[in-house]
Amino acid sequence: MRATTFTTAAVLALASHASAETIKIDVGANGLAFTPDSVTAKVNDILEFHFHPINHSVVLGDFANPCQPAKNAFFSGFQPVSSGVGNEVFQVTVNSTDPMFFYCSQNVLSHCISGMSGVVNPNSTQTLDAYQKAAKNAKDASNPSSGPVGGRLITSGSSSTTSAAPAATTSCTVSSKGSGNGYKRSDTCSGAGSVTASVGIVGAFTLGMAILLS
Ligand SMILES: [Cu+2]
Repeated sequence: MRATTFTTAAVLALASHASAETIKIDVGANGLAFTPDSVTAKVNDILEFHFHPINHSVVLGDFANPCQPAKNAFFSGFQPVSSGVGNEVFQVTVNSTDPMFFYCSQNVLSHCISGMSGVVNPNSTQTLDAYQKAAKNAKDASNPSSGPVGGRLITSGSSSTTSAAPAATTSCTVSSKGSGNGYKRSDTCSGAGSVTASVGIVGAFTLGMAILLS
């Protein structure tokens, strides 16, 4: 019996450890939007933001003040991406199951005011629909004075092996990244490109080099 009790406890411990999930959220993959824009998360789950062209950010907001940072907000910094998906992702560990609203603070084309926001664990009164409606009347978005803060900006280990079909890809000219919005009105995007192929080649090349060097 003692052994059985121990085994059950061990399995439960493993199960609770293994249940922390990484939740992938694309930023700007489908226009001025987060995809998905509503997720359910547990404490210790990780929100992982993947950035697409042209230049987006993610900031923790609060329901009462759309497009403005919450106290001690996380902020990815602006993440200019010229094509495909950026090779850096921003990870935030969830530390509460209360509703969390997040938005993009890019003011060129008014991303947040236009509805570029999302929610973790909405409830019956704090809904994304209500947040986005209120955001239409918000003043320009703002963000913490520097970023990244409140999360980890890391190189994605999976960007070259993703099997998800990319949206129509665009090629863009962007200015530098940083805590300013780093975005000029002259930034341009054009056409669909073969980003999937080039990412695949880079991945194969990297793998080849790793083998050569090992
Ligand atoms: Cu944006």
